[in-house]
Amino acid sequence: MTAPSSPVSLTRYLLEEQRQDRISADLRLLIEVVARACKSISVAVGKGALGGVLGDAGTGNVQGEAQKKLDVLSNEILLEANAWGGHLAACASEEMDHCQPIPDAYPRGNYLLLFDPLDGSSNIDVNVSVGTIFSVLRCPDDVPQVGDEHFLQPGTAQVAAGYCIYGPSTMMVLTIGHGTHAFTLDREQGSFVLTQKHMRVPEQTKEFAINMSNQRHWEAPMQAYVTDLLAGKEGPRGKDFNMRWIASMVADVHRILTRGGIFIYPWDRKDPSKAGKLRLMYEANPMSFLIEQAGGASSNGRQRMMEIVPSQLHQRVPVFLGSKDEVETAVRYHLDHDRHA
Ligand code: P6P
Repeated sequence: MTAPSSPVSLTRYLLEEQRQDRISADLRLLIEVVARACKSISVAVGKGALGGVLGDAGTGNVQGEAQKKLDVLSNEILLEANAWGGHLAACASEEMDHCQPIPDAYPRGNYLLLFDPLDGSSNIDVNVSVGTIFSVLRCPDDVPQVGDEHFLQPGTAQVAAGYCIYGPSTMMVLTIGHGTHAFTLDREQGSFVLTQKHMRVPEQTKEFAINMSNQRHWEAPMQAYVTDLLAGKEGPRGKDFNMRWIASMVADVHRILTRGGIFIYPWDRKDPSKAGKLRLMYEANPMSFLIEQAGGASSNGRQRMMEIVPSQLHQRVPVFLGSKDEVETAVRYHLDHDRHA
């Protein structure tokens, strides 16, 4: 009887990836820094009302949204972790108007780290899963001082992306471009342990995730697509669909990575000046990298998400991601509409 193989920790996984020249030592260390920060955030989130950090911070973020105390705390934890880790990256965050360059006293890092420190934070006060989303880009060469403009790279330029979901268990889901893998936090050991290699999104699905209360504000192709979903097997899709909406992107995407589905946050007329609710750089792009590495697809409804060339650090996009065939169907409704418009 062969001895059970010892659990593979995140550190051991990253060291093996570095040994195979799939990541640099600095990128390995940067991901470890993020993981360490996520462990601290997990402790803070897990304390709930006992931690004295629930509720609003009384401040607003760059999007003009009320910040939760845990939004601010999580952002600080990630920035401090990057500092303690030697400022391996310049940072940009949903909670900061502009990027945080690397202090002059430090060598210019090779990476740019973007994150939504606590996505879904409106769910904290009702004890629903929330998460940290992060994306890593290369810092352009010979840049004396990093500015917001250096972060404006398409999703295809990402070298790593992931999220940490603070749910019944704390899990980090990560890609460095060689598949999407899940690590579960062993609280007794204090380390993330590999629990699912090469996650796969089923190409077809019978489950969609959307906030239906916005239906009257959607554009025509979106109305047509969802009407056909709701028509079920009596309608043109010929099958019944189920619906889920947690209103925490990390939790909805984790479900889709685990059992398939399509997640949609489309453009709506509530605020026509915004191209959608979700942000391209630190929500849509990292989630798209993870989903594509797991065999899924991600689009803004008309083009591949990761090919969008960003124009602003905090720009928003419509999001259609998940089971490849279903995303392609939703996109077809939009492109057919445009052709006949
Ligand atoms: P709504 C959370 O605020 C978030 O940014 C995502 O995590 C989530 O998918 C979405 O917004 C929920 O939006 O309009 O349903 O509250």
